[in-house]
Amino acid sequence: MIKKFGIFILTQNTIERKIYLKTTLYFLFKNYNKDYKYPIYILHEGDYDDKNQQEEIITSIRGDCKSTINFLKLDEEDFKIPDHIDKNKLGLSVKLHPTPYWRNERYRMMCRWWLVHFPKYTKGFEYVMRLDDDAIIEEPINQNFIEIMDNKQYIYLSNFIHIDCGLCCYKMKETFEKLLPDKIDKIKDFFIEKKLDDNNEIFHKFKILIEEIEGIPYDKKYIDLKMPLMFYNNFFITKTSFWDREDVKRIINEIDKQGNIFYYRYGDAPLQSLIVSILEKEKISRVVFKYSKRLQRESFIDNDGKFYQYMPDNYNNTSCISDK
Ligand SMILES: Nc1nc2c(ncn2[C@@H]2O[C@H](COP(=O)(O)OP(=O)(O)OP(=O)(O)O)[C@@H](O)[C@H]2O)c(=O)[nH]1
Ligand SMILES: [Mg+2]
Repeated sequence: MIKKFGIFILTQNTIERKIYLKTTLYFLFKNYNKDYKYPIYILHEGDYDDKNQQEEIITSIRGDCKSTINFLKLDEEDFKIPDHIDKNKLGLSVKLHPTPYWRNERYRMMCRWWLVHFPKYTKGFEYVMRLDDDAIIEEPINQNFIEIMDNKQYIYLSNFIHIDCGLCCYKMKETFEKLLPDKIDKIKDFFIEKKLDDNNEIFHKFKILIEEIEGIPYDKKYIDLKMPLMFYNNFFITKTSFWDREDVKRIINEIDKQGNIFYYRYGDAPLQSLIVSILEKEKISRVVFKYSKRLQRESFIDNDGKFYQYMPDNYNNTSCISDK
């Protein structure tokens, strides 16, 4: 029997993440799932195999909501750097870190996981929700997501819109143009263009990176940045059959083979947003309720221990650009 809906949370059993997970679950039930009791799948790499560790999470949930919690161990291969990735280029990319939020190998594996591996775990469900272990639902949700999806035949529901970093999405526009040449006109609607010139110190770091990744000299005095519009996808709902379409699987496979998830740190959020927006713009929608991801609540600490703020500058706004 096909299950209509499941909520999926990918996590790691570390002290920090465990506290996030419990808090996220608390607000997920308080503001939404206490009314529906949809099954929740906590996906892990084997570090929640221990029944005692599972108990710690389950006993933090109230009453009969406890029975909604399931733990699911991922395949061993999911969190490995694939063989086709050039380890030297990857190592250099991580070392150069042209921006503070350039992150590490694991972060890239996580981004790849959501695109390449997540659909394996959603077979048998009609719709699934992703909620990250650090995404807090801040107010009661009075919308029935399944009804919305069913009534309008949507394939994707999200909340915040954001403009992603042009460096982390270097050549993403060209990638989509090459993969979908008959959609070039549509693709341009989802990117905002800006030039990074050689007065900017990031230019020089990024030029080295481009030369290493592409294997040819870079002689322009500027870098064309094409920043995609994207949905924050630490919360989203999707119809699983969309991700099983041959054209969608081909796009994901080609992007994966190209390797830029690892070299330029392409995020799963812009990639996923572009795929649904370019292919099925009319079948995506937004459900607006207050929720926050970690970096809207906390500062970001880079590898050198330096603090950065990537949050709205007051407590009324929930996103850096717009919640409309
Ligand atoms: N199992 C596993 N889960 C991970 C790993 N990295 C991230 N995750 C989970 O994937 C989700 C997204 O990861 P985050 O690190 O929050 O990524 P992000 O939201 O882009 O980054 P922040 O803005 O720093 O929160 C969270 O639920 C994490 O717990 C990993 O290496 N292994
Ligand atoms: Mg996060």
